[in-house]
Amino acid sequence: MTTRINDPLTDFLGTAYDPQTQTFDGEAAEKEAFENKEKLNVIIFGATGVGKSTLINTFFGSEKVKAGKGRPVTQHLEKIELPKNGVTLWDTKGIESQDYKNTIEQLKNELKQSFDTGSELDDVPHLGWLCMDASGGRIEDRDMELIRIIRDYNLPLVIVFTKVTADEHEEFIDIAMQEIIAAFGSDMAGRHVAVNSVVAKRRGKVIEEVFGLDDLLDLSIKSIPEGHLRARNALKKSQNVRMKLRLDTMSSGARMIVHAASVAAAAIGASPIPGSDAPLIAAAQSTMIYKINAEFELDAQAAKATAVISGILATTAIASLGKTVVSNALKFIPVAGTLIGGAVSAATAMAITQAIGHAYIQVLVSFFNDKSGKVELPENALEILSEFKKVFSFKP
Ligand SMILES: Nc1nc2c(ncn2[C@@H]2O[C@H](COP(=O)(O)OP(=O)(O)O)[C@@H](O)[C@H]2O)c(=O)[nH]1
Ligand SMILES: [Mg+2]
Repeated sequence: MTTRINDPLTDFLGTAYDPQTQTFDGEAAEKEAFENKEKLNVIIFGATGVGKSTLINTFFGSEKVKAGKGRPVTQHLEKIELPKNGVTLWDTKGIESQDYKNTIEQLKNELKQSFDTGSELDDVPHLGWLCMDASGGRIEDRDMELIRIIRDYNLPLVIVFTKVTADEHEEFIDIAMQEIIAAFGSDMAGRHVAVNSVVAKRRGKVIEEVFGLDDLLDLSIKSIPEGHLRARNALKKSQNVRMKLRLDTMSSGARMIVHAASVAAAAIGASPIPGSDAPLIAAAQSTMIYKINAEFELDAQAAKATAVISGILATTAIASLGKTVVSNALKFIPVAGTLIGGAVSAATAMAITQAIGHAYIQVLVSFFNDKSGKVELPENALEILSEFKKVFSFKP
């Protein structure tokens, strides 16, 4: 059997489509879509009790952090993975002990390992947050030592003063920053933010609001170098501070996926080898939908997402080609069994794929809740489908 795979298509489909058997594995496509998301790795330094966990919860959304349970990797590093949004957090542990010099030596070795084993840009640490308790009233030697280490690795650093709830805490920050600038130079100026990550109430009245997380986000984005654009995007998408930025970054990521999918579909259409194009185009379109879902943190484990995908592809296939090209069981589409015959032109393949992709993005955006920062799909998959039909337009 002749394979009709061109490069843009192979790249786009990954391993979910097997050209030998002409089968498309939706589960594999979904898994790969999440694995290939843009990645962000943050190392969070600071003694126990300064507020690292609390900060992570508020910044990334507590539910996510709970879902990605911390796993001790070494004595002083705990890895917290948020697989849905491509984030890995390294939480430092135990650096407050009396014997901190020895501890820091160990931490240094552990860090060296995490830098050395990162072979791809996605794997290396991208950002360091050094958390210091501003209500503690003094800067510790170990904090200065940690700054030195972070600088030695050229890791972009943001100093996070936590628990800032009173004027004297701000005064402490000024003094601490003077000391840091005196020790490390003027490039440390402006490298810090002040936050309070906990709402404090008294007799039911809020006396302390959460603040400073937007500053932390902005400075973190700025600190990640241009060369780590993927990490920057992952940060914008994963944070729970500026919902509009989150949605906009997800949407533009999804539009790039549509572009790649339509190029892949065009390659199928342009292929001179005779045979049926539709099954391959359907595989490209399914992959596109899975990747868009991953971009919006929707895992299609939920049956409704799968139903929506088959529904969309069936609808659009009918609209464009006059036949259904995918079976209802999306888990394992027997592509060879759904041959509808005939070639599709490159232009048609591209246009229909773009139309599906952009309509689907529009649907997801319409279900985005800017309070929770999530796409909240209605229980009934038909509602989603009818929304899709409203915005989908394609004239062959
Ligand atoms: N008021 C206030 N309390 C905080 C803040 N961050 C953490 N805490 C409290 O400090 C304690 C230790 O916080 P935790 O996040 O567990 O510290 P970790 O050991 O660094 O992870 C908890 O009781 C938190 O509620 C903050 O920004 N403001
Ligand atoms: Mg903690």
